[in-house]
This record gives sequence, structure tokens and C-alpha cells, in this order.
Amino acid sequence: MKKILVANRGEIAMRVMRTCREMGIKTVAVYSEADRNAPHVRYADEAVCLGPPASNQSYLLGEKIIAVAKELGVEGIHPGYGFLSENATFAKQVTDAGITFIGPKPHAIEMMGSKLAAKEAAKANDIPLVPGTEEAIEDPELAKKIALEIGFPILIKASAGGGGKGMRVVEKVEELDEQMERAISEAQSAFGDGSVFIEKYVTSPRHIEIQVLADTHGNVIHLFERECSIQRRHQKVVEEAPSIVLTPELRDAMGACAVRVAQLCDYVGAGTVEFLLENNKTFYFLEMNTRLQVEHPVTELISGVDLVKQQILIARGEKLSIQQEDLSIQGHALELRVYAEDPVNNFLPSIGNLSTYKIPKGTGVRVDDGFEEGMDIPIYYDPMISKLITYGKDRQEAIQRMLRAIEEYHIDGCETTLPFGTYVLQHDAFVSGNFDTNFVKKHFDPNALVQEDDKEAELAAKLAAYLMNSNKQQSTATTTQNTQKSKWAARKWS
Ligand code: MV4
Repeated sequence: MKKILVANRGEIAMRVMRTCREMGIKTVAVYSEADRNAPHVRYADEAVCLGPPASNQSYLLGEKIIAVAKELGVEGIHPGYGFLSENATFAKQVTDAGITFIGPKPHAIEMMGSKLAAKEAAKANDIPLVPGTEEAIEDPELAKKIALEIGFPILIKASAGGGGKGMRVVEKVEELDEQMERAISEAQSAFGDGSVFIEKYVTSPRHIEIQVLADTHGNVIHLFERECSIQRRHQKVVEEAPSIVLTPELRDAMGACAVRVAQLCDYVGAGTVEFLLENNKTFYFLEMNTRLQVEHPVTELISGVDLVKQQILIARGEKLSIQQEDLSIQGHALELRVYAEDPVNNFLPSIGNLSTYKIPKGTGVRVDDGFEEGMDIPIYYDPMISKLITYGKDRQEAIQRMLRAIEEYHIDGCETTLPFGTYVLQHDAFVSGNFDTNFVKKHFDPNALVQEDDKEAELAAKLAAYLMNSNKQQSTATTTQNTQKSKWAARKWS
């Protein structure tokens, strides 16, 4: 494979192209009109504009992307995450065009895209599932019977959903009829598929996922877990590897289970098997994500494996050169997703121009980003600016390094989730490891950040007053000098 087209933008496009360059593979970027000056466009060996900014007029135009690939003699297409990455039709069209899709085969994407098909296959292979139905359910009477059997609260999930989309909690039997009706009609309009199923609602689980790699020769390995319980509204904010609650035995059991899930759908490439972990001991298979995930770097840091490189080697048809026994966990890694969102204001998008953008550096710090100082954050896409990733010999070192890196990260022009990261990483529940998927709801009070802000503002005001005073005292100084001084003060505190 000598030339790869990256059908994505931002940090993940950069991430993929860096490995391509290391492997001596030429890269083709595609971009929308909003991304003309984006780093991924300049980094690539060739770049082609797809169209206007909206995703459905650019990054989602599968056929156009394939046409570009054919024209430029591209041998492989890497979809990144989001956009076309889990689109079985696109994967098939790529293959039909004689180009290698760097990812699993269409049937694996399809099977895992249907949560019901995934559960059915898992059940047939003795993979532990949350108690519930493995078939679509429509009949309200049957739903009631099952719900009473498994006990409330229950969760109604859309088969075509996933990642928390199309989920509804039902607390008591009286609400069931109405919620079922809503869930079905919502699923129908959102996904064009009204099938829903019922599960017992596990109220305080941890969200643990296992990274797998599978080659085209039937070899499957896992690269341990990522702990992703720190989320808000199904958007992960802090991820880490390893999880501090997995014993070696539990890790082996979940790893083996993830490998079986990959095997049962004939998986090829890098994938992630999601589990719920209840009481730090009972785990249930939730779903499989058939793409490279946002949080893959924490796995890379603790395993020493470049996952994108493995994806490419696998796509070339090579045998996995790593065996399960070769792998071990080295140190600890954390990732903070830096979003252009205001944590004090209910995480509302806070887009703007990155008038200051200075990234942290030094030992154990990795920043995966797709922005530069002076760039506008486009309104059309996910508002993630970067991923701040730290590595340490142990969890404490990784945490301290993250706190240091957050302090060194300077972004002006928009609000970000950086202060939220500091809040989480200093919280007793996080530090002690005593947390679950309810962490943000349970422990995050935006006022805590407002107070921090106030302290800073107060300090700034005091310093400004002090500078003005000292200016007055030097009344003999020339006007020019005064102007310069106040200009400096204004810049410093703006
Ligand atoms: C669940 C669950 C509890 N019980 N299913 C969310 C993402 C998707 N992959 C499945 N998810 C969940 N499924 C049952 N039966 C909890 C989650 C879940 C979650 C729920 C509420 C708030 C945050 C959450 C974070 C991760 C997982």
C-alpha cells in the first residue's frame, strides 16, 4: 500500500497521516470549504476539496471520496472515527472499487450496528449480557410481563442506536406503555428502524472497554481495557488505561470475552468491545464499536503498540506480529478531551477564534490536535479541539502530569473543558478510584469552576489596580512610556 486517503478531518486525520508517513506511505487529504487551511490539508501529500462545510456535502459524500481515491491512484481508505467509519455500505463500495477499506468487513459493521443482531450472536456464544430481551419487542403486554420479571428500573434501547443514542429509562410499570410508544416512534424517525428491546437498568456501573486487533488469518488479540466512566450525556471526557479496579483475573476474563465477540463476527482490524461492570466484578457485553476510537492513545501508551500501524498492516493482509503473551501493561495513561465547550454553562458549545493556542510539552505529554493558533473553530463539526494525553509510571504520576499539562495549555478565544479536567483530576472520588458512570451528575457543580474563575478575576483586578497606581506614582515619566505600560497591562490581562 503506497497511498492512503484519509476520509476524515481534524486530529484523527493528522493522527492517521503521521503513521502513514512513518511507514513511507503517501497520503491524500479530503476537506470541506471550512477546512481549507486546516493542518490535515497541509500535512497531506495531496488534498482535494469535497464541497461546502456541512458534513453531508463533504465528509459524508462516500461516492465522491471513492471517485477522488480512484483518480489519484489511492490503494487504501482510512475512515477515522465518526463520518463514514461505521457505514457498511461505504465499506462495501470502497472494496467494490478495488480499494482496501482500512477497517472490518461490511458484514461485521452491519452485525454490530444492529444491537439486537449483536446480542443474539453474543448470547449464542455464551457472552454475558444484561438481563433482558434479545428480540425486538412491540407488544406492550409482553413488555410489561418481561419488565416485571427483570424488575424496575429498566432501559428501553433502540436496536439501531448505540453510544447512548435512543435509550430510555423507565422507573415504574405505570410509565412503561407511554415510554415504549415514544421509544419506538423515536427510533423509527431517528434511525428508520423502530425495533427496540428491554434491559435491566444497571444504575451505577463502570464503563469498561477492551481494545482488540484481528488479522485476516484468524488471529485475534486484546490490548487490555480502557476505563471510560467519566462521561457527560454519553460524551466521554476523561479516559484512562488501565482501569484501577480490574484484577488480573477479571482483565483476562473480559479480554477473552472481547476476543470471542470479535471472532463471532469474523472481525478484521482494530475494534472495541464495550462492557458494563457492576460492583467491580460482574461484567456484561454491551456493544462493539467497529472503528478506531477517539480514546485509542491511552491504549497505545500502556501497550507500546501503534494501533494505526496495526490497522494498516492488517489491511495489507499481513499476519499479526504480536501475540497475546507478548503484551503487558506498562505504566498508566490518561486522556482529557479538550472541547470548545463552556463547563460553567452546561457545556454549551463555545466556538470562536483560537487567538491564543499554546500546547503543553515535556515528558509524558502527548497532544493530538488538528488546530493551530489563529484558526476558527468551525461550527459544522464536533467541537473537540484536541486530546490531551499523559503517561506516567503509575496513575499518580499520570494525574500529576495531566494537572501540570492543563496548566501549561493556553487557549484564548473560547471556553474549554480544561478547567473541568482539573476539577475531575483533583476530585477525591477520581483520585481514589471510587467512581462510576454517575460521576459528573453526582460530583460536578459548575459553581466550583465559577469560584475558581472569581479568584482569578480578583487577582487580575488587584494587579491591574497596582499597575495603574505605580503608573500614577511615576508621573514624571513621559506620556509615551505611560502609554506603552498601559498597553502592556491591557494585553497581559485581556
Ligand atoms: C446501559 C447502562 C445501564 N444498564 N445498559 C451507554 C452507552 C451505550 N453503549 C450503552 N450505555 C449504557 N447502557 C443497561 N442495561 C448504562 C450505560 C451507560 C450510561 C448510562 C447513563 C449515563 C452514563 C452512561 C455511561 C456509560 C454507559
